[in-house]
Amino acid sequence: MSRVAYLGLGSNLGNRAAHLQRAIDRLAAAPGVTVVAVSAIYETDPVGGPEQGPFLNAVVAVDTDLAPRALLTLAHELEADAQRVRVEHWGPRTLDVDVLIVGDETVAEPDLVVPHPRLWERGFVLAPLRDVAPALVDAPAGGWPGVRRVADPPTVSSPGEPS
Ligand code: GSY
Repeated sequence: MSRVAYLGLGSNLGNRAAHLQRAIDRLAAAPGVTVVAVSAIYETDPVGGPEQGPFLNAVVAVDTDLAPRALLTLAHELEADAQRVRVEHWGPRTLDVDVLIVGDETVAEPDLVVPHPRLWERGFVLAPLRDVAPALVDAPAGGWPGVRRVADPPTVSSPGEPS
């Protein structure tokens, strides 16, 4: 049975906007996944890790019957497609895809925790999540520090349309 899942996208290496757009297009083309909403694009100060450049972040809402584990596999495929190389833990990356929420399902496994355990403390997730799921997130007065809306939601290509 399908339900809505939320995936967080982040990039701070190379053509950041292009990495997010390609990930969204590939999500839209993935079997078993329908993109139902995409947030605006936010430029965000890096949280954690070494000194590194700012991220672009977005959240995508998908209607899917894929299990959380299958969504994680898809997330890793999107990261590999962006030629992400894991050089430095929490360091700069072409693309990061996090499984944030999958309906009301919970998972607690070593490599997969759903809902994402740091979701509610990260402005770079909460600001875009609020765009696509306003009932889930209250906005603090003045917004989230270090989080700037920089672009309207990217367009989503129809399945089968060349990207
Ligand atoms: O967990 C996502 C990767 N990531 C990010 C991110 O996407 N945005 C910001 N602003 N900081 C981050 N630190 C990590 S790790």
